[in-house]
Amino acid sequence: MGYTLAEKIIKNHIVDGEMIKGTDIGLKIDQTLTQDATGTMAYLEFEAMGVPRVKTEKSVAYIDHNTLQTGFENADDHRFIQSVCKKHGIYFSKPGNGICHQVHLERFGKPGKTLIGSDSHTPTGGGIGMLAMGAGGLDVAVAMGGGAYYITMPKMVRVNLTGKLNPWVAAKDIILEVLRIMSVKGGVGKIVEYGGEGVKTLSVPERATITNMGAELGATTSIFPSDEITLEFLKAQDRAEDWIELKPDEDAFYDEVIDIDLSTLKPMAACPHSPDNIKTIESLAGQQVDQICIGSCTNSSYRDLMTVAHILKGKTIAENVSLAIAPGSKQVFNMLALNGALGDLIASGARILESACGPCIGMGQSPNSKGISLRTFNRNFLGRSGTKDGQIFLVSPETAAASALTGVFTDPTTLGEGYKVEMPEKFLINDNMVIAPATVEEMDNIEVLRGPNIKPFPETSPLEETINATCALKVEDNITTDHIMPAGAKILPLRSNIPAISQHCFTVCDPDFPARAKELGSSIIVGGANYGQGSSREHAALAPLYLGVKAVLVKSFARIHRANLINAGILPLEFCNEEDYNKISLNDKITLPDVKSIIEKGGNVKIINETTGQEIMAKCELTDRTRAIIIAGGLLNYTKENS
Ligand code: MIC
Ligand code: SF4
Repeated sequence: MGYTLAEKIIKNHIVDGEMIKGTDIGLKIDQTLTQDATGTMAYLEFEAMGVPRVKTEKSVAYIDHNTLQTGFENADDHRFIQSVCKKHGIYFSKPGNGICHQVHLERFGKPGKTLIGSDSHTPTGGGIGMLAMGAGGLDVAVAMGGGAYYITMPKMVRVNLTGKLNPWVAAKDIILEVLRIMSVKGGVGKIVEYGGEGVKTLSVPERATITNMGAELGATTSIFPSDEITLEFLKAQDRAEDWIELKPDEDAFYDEVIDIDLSTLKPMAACPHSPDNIKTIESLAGQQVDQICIGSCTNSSYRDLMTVAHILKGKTIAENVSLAIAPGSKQVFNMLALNGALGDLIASGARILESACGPCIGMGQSPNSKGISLRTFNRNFLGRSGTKDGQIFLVSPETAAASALTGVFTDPTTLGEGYKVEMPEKFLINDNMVIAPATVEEMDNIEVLRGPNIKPFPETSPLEETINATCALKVEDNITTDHIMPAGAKILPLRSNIPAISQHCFTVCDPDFPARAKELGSSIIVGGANYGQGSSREHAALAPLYLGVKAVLVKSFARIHRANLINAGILPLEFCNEEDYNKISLNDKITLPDVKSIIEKGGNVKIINETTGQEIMAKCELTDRTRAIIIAGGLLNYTKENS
C-alpha cells in the first residue's frame, strides 16, 4: 500500500512511535512560527527551558495581532519578543510586515517540511505542500529547543476536486462547501488532502485560503500537492530552489473520500455564529449590510485584493456601508501601491488598515449594534468581532466587494464577465522588515527587554492523589476558545499577564466565573462536545489553571485545546457515557478519589458527585508521555525534570 502526501512527510519526520492511526507519534519540526498574542508566553517558556539558541532550520516571530497600541503593553511585548529573537536565533518580522501565515507562505514556507506555529491557522502552509500545524506556545517552545512535536497519527481524508470554478466563484466557496459537508467537528483527528484534476486550476494563494480555513474543520491540518503551480509561485518569490515535487502514491489509502465538482459551486456565506452554518449568497441576496471587512490570513493575498480592486475600480461603495481593507502583507500592500490598485480601493471609499489581523481578532472595526458585517475572514464566533450582538457572515472577497457596492448581500456572479488576476512573474521582494538574529559570537551580549506587563508563567503543581473540587461552570457543545479566553482590543494586551487576563476567563458565558473559581481554589469545568474548538491560545488553559481549575470534564475535545490542557497540567476527562453530562450541575461538590494512581496505571477515572451521591465514569486517554506530563503538573515541569 502506498502513502498519502501527508504520510510521506510524516514518514520523513517521525522520531517517535509508528505510523499507526490513533497512536501518538513524535515529529521532528523543521520550522516554527509565533505571533505576538501567543508569542510572549511561548518565548517566556523557551527561556525557562534554558536552551541558548533555537535548533530548528528556521524560526520566525511575527508581530501581527496586537498592533493597536493604546497603552504601553503591546509595544513592550513587541520589544521583548524582538530582543529574545535577536538573542536566541529567531527571525523577527516587525509590526506592519504582515500577517504571519501570509508572510510565511510568501517568504519562508517550503514544500515537504514540517512547520508548527502558535496559531491555529498555521495549516495555511499546506497550500504550498508543507505539513503545517497549529500548536500551543509551549509545544512551539519545545520544538524550538529541538524537541519533537506529538500528534495522534491522524486518519486521512481525500477531497477530490474535479472541474473548474465558474467566474466569480472563489476558493473561499470551496472551503465553505467542505465545511458544509464536514462541519466544525468533522475534521477532528484527520488530515485533509486535496487532489484531483481541479487542483491544477488553483493558484497557491487560493490553495492557502482552503488549507487556512481547514482549521475550522477541527482538522490536524490540510495539504495540497506541490506541483508546477507551486514552483511558479516559488519562482515568483525568488525561491525556486525551495521547491520539490510532492504527490500521493497512486495506491494511497484514504479513510474518507469527498468529491467536489468545482463547476457546481455557488458563492456562499457562513452565517452567524459558526463557520459551518452555510447558505448560498443567492438565498441571502437583498438583505441590508452595515459593514464589510476584507483581509485576514484567509483572504488578503495579492490575488484577492487585485480582484477586489477590479470590482471597485471607478465606483463608489454604498452609503450605508463601512468598508475596511487590510492587505495581508507588506509585499501585497506595496505591490498594490505601485500598480495603482490601492488608489482604486481608496477612491471607492474604502478605509485602508495596516497589514495585520486587525478586525479579525476584534482589534478595532467592531460593527455597530446588531450590525450585519460581511467579512472575508475564517471565524464568526459570537462576540469575536467585539460587538456581542454583531451578525458576522464569512464570505469570499468577490462577494464582499460586490456587496460593498450595493449595500446589500449581492451574488458576485451578477457582476457579469469574469475576471482572473494574472499571477505576477515576480512578486516585489523586500525583506527589510525581517530582522535577522545575532550571530553565535554576538548573542551573549544581547539584553532581553522586559516591560512591567510581562508576568511569569503561572505556577503548576504535580497531580494530587485525590482531587476535591467544585463544579465552577457548566457549558454546552462547541465551546470555542473565544468563549474561554476572549480576545479583542481591551483584553489582548493582557496576554503576557496571566493573573490579569484570567479576570476575563469565560466571562462571555458567565461574568462571575473568574471570581467564583478563584474563591473556590479547586474546581472543575463541565462541557459538551468539541470543547475548545478554534484558536491555539494556551491562555485558554493557563487562565483556568491560574483560577484553580484541576480538571475539565466534557463529551469531547478539540485537538489543540486538549493538548494545551495537558501541557498546563489540567486533567482532560471525557464522559464514558455522554448522558452523564446531566448528572453534574453548577456548584456540585466533586471528588476524584485516587486519581493519581488511576492515571499512573491507566483506566477510567471515577468521579463522585458528593452533592447528589451519583457516580460518573470518565475516560482520560493518555500515552506514556502525556501521562508523565499530567503527573508532573504540566509540560514545563516535565521538560525540566527530563532535561
Ligand atoms: C485566532 O484567530 O483566534 C487567533 C487570534 O489567531 C488565535 C491565536 C490567539 O488567540 O492568539 C489562533 O487562531 O490560534
Ligand atoms: Fe490573525 Fe485572524 Fe488569522 Fe487569527 S484568524 S491569525 S486573528 S488574521
